[in-house]
Amino acid sequence: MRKPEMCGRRDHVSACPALGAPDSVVWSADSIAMTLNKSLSKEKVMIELKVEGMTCMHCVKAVTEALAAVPGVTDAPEVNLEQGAAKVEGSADPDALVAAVKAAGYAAQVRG
Ligand SMILES: [Cu+2]
Repeated sequence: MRKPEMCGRRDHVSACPALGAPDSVVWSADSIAMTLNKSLSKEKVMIELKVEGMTCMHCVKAVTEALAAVPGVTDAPEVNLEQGAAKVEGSADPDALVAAVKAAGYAAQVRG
């Protein structure tokens, strides 16, 4: 069996359908997308929060730091002042994220 080319996405190497697939198998775009989505959702979960009360960049910084300090948050949180929104990646407990934002002095709720 010929060794397949790597897909080029290092974070997907272990889950890449091109690796270890028999030469005779032709992967459809759908099956690849499904496999990638599955592996992504397993590793990382995106949690979106609605944050109320932010009025300036200091608020954004305070909320960002509060979210980053929650256990399970893997990447730097994205906090949007204009939209009153925050995005967090990782395996953090949504309730803990809301509690952290509230502790920083802002109203927060998980976006469904
Ligand atoms: Cu502020």
